[in-house]
Amino acid sequence: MSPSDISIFLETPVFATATPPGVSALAIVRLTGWNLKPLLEPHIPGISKLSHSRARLIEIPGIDRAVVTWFEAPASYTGQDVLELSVHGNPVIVQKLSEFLEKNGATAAQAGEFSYRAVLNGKMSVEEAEKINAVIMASSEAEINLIRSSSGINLLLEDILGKARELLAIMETAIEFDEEITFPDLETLRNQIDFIRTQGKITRNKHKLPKVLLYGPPNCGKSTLFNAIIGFERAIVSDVPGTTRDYLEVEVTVKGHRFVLIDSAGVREITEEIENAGVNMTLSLFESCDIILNCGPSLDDPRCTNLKTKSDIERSTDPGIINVSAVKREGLGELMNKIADQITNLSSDNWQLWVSERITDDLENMYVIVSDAISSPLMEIKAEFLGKLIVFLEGLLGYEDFDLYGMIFSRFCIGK
Ligand SMILES: Nc1nc2c(ncn2[C@@H]2O[C@H](COP(=O)(O)OP(=O)(O)OP(=O)(O)O)[C@@H](O)[C@H]2O)c(=O)[nH]1
Ligand SMILES: [Mg+2]
Repeated sequence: MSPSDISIFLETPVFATATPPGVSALAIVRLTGWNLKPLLEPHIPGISKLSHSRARLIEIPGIDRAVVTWFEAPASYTGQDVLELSVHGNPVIVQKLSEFLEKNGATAAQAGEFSYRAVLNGKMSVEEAEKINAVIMASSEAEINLIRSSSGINLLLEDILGKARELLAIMETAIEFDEEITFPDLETLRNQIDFIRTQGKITRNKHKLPKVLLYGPPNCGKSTLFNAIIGFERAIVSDVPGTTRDYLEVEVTVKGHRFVLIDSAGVREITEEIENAGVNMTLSLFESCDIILNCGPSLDDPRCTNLKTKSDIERSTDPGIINVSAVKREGLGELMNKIADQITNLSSDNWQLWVSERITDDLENMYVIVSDAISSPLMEIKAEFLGKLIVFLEGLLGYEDFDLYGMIFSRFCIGK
């Protein structure tokens, strides 16, 4: 965007609900723009008396009493005035408030627009904004910690760019003066790219929520245990074997670990078509899941935790088996600890650096370009590939040339 486009873009105040949709104790609607006080005072009397970073209870006529917090430009998240309206968390109230703001000159924000405005107003760099969003989207405590501790990837990429430029200069001199020189060391350059690229792949992998499967024969209590872990009655439970057919997934957080818990059809030899389709789904889930909570006969698979369900009726004496009774709520604590341990073990790879999803594919391209340079026998061709790498890196580091919003901010949350 040109500077005049930016200023036109920033002129319109925007708002978004910063809390998740649905019923909740409170809902927060954020509004940002220039000169919000004169804009809103006629409609919300008292707004103009707010002082910076202070909250006050204010009546929004016909809508709700809200706790309103005021952040005055430029000392706000976006660099513009920011108003946070905390209302009762009823979707009807939130919708009325949104309509009210729209009627009075604001428009609904796009995903990531608050952060985008913060970058345009010089409050933070693109990388900082990406990190904030990454923290919000992170799948685990380990990921949050790594995002916070990883110093900018840009520094590493700039270093690679600097080295590539140096090497290209040496090559061009050699070509021009037809000098006999040894081929410059492109391997070190490739190793540097390879490190970030590998870390990008690990980051991508770790970002996916681990899948934890409840597995076993029909009627062994998988669905009852599923409901007990998620804390509400999601799955149908009955004493008829073959109750669960389609599998069910619910996202759960246990001891700081987020994962997807899956309840599946009980596995048995069956000719009935629909149940058989469910069993086939379970068998393919068994292959793809990261952790298996096995409620049937013990299995020797490192992904498996072997359980004895319905332990109120009969217990296992095998120390390698966890006794669980979903009905009596026994053994659930031990099971949760075990799941948390297994998830921790999944993340113990050599994960040293958090790399944005946005550049993971670019790193793969860079790796291929340098590999092509290395395998080319002629200096001229090596130089050509290196030139290509430099242009690629310049594009990646010089955000001006690409659609900043489309490439980065559109992936953010609404309201951030
Ligand atoms: N005593 C006792 N009964 C249980 C326990 N867990 C489940 N049951 C009973 O066992 C029966 C089967 O439970 P489900 O949870 O439907 O079993 P399932 O493994 O999901 O069965 P399918 O969906 O058919 O594969 C129901 O009658 C439950 O009430 C438990 O911990 N103790
Ligand atoms: Mg079931």
